[in-house]
Amino acid sequence: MKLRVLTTTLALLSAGLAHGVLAAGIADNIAAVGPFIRLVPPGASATAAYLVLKNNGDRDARLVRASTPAARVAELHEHVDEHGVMKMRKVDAIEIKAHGNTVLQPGGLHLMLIDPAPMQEGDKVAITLGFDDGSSKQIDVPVLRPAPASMSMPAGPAAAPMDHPAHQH
Ligand SMILES: [Cu+2]
Repeated sequence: MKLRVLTTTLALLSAGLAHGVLAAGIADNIAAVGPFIRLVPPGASATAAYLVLKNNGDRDARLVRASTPAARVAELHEHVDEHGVMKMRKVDAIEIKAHGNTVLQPGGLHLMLIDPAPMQEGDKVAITLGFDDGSSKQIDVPVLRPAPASMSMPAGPAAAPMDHPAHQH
């Protein structure tokens, strides 16, 4: 009886391991380098997370989802120059080439966190990144106060909400 239980356990274990190997996906090849969330005042309608996504794999990767308990919605966004006006818009995916890097930074690609929970400088926020093969990875992202005179930040008070048509509700 005991032996049978053990055998069953071993069978389940090896099935689990085999499944684990099969389930290993793109997320395992992706490293999140230098992630941070821009600190915004409580009640701000949105903030953004930035990081460098590094793909150590042989396949191109596509980030297709982001989620976090610290915001109602997380979206993948890019900045586009529309007739001289920088605007943000949602994108379906952010590609990271095989053995390449994709930079998410102020003024470019970013993770938009809409209706964020109140955050303080130094908080760590869990963000889950989902890829097009269904794999995902959770990262811990510190909340940082934006540098007052960063070259890539738009000028103006740090507390100003980002210009974003979708967030006007
Ligand atoms: Cu945005």
